[in-house]
Amino acid sequence: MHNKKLKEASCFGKLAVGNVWVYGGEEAKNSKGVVKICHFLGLQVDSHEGHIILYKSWPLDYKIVPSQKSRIRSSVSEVQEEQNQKPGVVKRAYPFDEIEPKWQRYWEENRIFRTPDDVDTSKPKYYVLDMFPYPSGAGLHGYNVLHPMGWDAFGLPAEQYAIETGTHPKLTTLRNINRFRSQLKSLGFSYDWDREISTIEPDYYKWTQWIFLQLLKRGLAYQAEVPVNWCPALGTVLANEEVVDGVSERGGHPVIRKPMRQWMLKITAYADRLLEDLDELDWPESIKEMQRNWIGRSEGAEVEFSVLDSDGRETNMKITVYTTRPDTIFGATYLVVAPEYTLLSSIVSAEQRECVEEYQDIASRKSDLERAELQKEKTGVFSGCYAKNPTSGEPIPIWVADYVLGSYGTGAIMAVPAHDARDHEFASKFNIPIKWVVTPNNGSCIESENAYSGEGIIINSSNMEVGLDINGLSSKEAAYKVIEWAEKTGKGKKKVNYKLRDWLFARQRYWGEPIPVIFLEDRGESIPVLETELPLTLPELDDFTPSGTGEPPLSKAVSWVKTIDPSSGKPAMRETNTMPQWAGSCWYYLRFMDPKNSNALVDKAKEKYWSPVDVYVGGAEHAVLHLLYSRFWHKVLYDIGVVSTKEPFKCVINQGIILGEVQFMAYKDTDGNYVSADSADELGEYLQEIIPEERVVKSGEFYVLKDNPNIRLIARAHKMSKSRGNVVNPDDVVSEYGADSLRLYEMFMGPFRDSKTWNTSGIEGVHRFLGRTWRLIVGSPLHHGAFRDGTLVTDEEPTTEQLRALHKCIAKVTEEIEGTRFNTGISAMMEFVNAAYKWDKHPKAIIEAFVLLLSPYAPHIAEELWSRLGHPDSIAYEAFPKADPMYLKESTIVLPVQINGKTRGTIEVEKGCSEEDAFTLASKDEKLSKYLDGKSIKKRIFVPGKILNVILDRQTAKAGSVQ
Ligand code: ANZ
Repeated sequence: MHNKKLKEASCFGKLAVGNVWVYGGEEAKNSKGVVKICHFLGLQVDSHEGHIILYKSWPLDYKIVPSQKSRIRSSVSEVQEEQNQKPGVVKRAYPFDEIEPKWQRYWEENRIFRTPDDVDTSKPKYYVLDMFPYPSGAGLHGYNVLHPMGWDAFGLPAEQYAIETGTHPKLTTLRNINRFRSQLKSLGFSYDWDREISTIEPDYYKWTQWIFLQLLKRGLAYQAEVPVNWCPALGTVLANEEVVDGVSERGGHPVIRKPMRQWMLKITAYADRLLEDLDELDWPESIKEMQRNWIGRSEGAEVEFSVLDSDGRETNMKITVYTTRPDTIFGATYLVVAPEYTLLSSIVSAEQRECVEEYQDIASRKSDLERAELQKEKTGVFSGCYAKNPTSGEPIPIWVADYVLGSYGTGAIMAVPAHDARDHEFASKFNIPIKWVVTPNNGSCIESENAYSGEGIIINSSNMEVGLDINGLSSKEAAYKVIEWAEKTGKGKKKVNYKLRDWLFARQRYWGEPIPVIFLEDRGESIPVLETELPLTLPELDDFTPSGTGEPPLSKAVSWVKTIDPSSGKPAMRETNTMPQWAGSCWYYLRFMDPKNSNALVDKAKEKYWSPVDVYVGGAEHAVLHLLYSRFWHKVLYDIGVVSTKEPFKCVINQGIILGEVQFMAYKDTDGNYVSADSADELGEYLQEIIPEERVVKSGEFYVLKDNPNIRLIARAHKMSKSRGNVVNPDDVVSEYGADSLRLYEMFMGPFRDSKTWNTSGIEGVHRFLGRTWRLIVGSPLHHGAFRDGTLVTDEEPTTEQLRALHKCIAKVTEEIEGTRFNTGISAMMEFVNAAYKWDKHPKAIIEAFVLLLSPYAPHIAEELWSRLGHPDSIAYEAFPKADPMYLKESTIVLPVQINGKTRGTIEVEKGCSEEDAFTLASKDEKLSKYLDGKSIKKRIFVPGKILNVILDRQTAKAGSVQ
């Protein structure tokens, strides 16, 4: 098969195959010095009787092409494409399974991503805190980068598992941590593992407890009777997530709300600051808005309504309502108190008592969320008692209804059915009068079917007996005047309210931080544990089951519970409630700055240098609780001088969730016939069937059954969940394609912040790209499947074209990193590799810069290539390449070329190119030359930058074979 004409390569990279010299090839000689295997542009080639053999896969799968330069080029591209698409070759497009573990070991042994304890603080810093890969190497050269990882390890699932299996939560948790850690390491994230922390370690929770003591000292931690989810059958308090539709998730037993002593944190004292400081943060607007709504500041008034006795006379009893619309007060035709309103039992009439109590009982089983649902039909009972509207002087009934919450405002409202939708619905149902007191500004359309809840001009609102007339005023002016009147007459005052509630901080659980408080046995008074006694460690327990009395499981650790008050020497009991899981995660970002400090939560100088976190990457599900709780604690720590910034996280980025693979669903009627998804109105009545992908084809915009295109299907991606069976396990993906492919794919799927749909063929695509990159730089596998050492790069100066391609790619990748659109940056790298395949030579300077660009995305392959390019040190410390604007200017244009007025092709020319140069280029062009060769030219029409039209002499044109 070997061609005798095969010449020896005269220099590296230039190779004669058959009678053609090709560049960018390489050779391998057998023991007799005969050239056996040659590579051309990463493809294995051979020659035979004036033909070139291009191997798709050596030795059996090949293509023979005549040895003409142009044919070889196009055939090489074709074979490479086929090679990329061939199943079987797809997997392991390059030896990732050797490269990845090698570099993971190297990073670990050399602590490549470690942030030294004593950094040079004259340099700028960048603190990246995340739960997700973030290419922190990019654009950060010259910075000290802190990129840590730790574990929020207390919590309910481990405890539930302990109750079911008897396995100690610590064991379960440590097992999970180990698994997580090795998973993260196998993905090659650049975490500084020297700073790993875990919230369950006493060295860590010592400081969680210390913060609690500071809160206690400042009156920000207090005890209160608060309703909890109590399940009498299980004898335990349940977390909200353990209660489903009013019954326990386990066992389905009824759950009631029962008041119990709890620790509360006074986050409401920080409500205004939590709200105001949001403005300065570089966070997604949607999260800021959710926090604003959660804090729910509203401005209004508290107004007193006197309760009337059965003869209609005013009593001393008052009901204070909270309203945001004092302008509507003349329209208040009834009052509503929440079922748990404390004064209720003293106002309810004898006749109504029984039905009110029954109503209270039912309401006690509903959560606030259920009660506040707008769509729910309103329920309520009459209290049998009346109050006086202080403005109109009219008696109005007092009702009890669960749409008013005991925990908001004063737990009582003045109901204005004309102007509030809930009140309107309620009044219509119970035949309570509706009085219209606001008209829209144009004065039209009142007394409609629905409430008019907008602002407007006040009507029907004057009573000179009480000295109040607001008719004709705007809502704003009227509200102001009513508040002024109420303050003057002592009937009310201006009031700001927050939806934000104090934070219920106690859990009746074992697996949490013990609350460092003791109670004197005789007086029940609470005394903080001394700071010097911290950490107060969690005692070992073998039995985690609930006590049955509502007492937390820790009460079973009798010898731990019994203690002595060190100051009085009196016997005391330890608090047996523990902290919620939120506690440990409230301040962990501070500990990462100084994880081993045993004297302070964080060293002042280190905190000052590293604070605040520059980018915090996490899921949008943490929009309120975690992000609000940590902001609260941070502000308290700021007030007591522990931290130097008002806010913990300068910038927050939410990564989008990744949905499972698209599933196709067909509808079937009861006889088992398919029904097209577009033809039936009430598809809800049909059965659904999941259709495997092989049976689906795309028809226009829609998906249909392959064997019956009339049946349209529903295509939908769902959140990954065990129950749906659409979970993609990263371990499997890593073993099949490698961590670099997984990382790259996750970023390639779409903009970082958007939700995306997993697609297994998509990962094959990026894997092929890495394979192509590998072959471009290292070459194709040798005949025994292994790869050559080193690379194919050459030492030549790069050409302008190559520099342009590179710098365009650098500019795009850099810009897209800044906008967290990694996907389009990756596309730019793909384009670069495609362009580079067309080059004869691959200068080292160009390839090195490209490998640097790739390194944050696919760090393993990048390290390997970097080391093959002759660098002894890790690529992690290299500067990210910078785009040189000189190469970004588009200096060439594509010029259409016409022959006799017909466009026959295009040429690429310099912008200011002359007519002569354009014509020379056109006549050399492969496609155009056949129209021009041997013809005489009659005329040339050249519009610079627009067109070149060549008019041929008729005679010779006719004589030619083309036209
Ligand atoms: C009279 C009125 C007239 C109201 C009107 C609204 C419109 P925000 O903005 O959320 O603070 N409210 C007060 N306390 C309540 C409670 N515990 N449970 C349920 N609703 C309560 O809303 C304040 C308004 O919600 C208050 O203003 C009150 O109804 C109601 F045309 O008073 B309003």
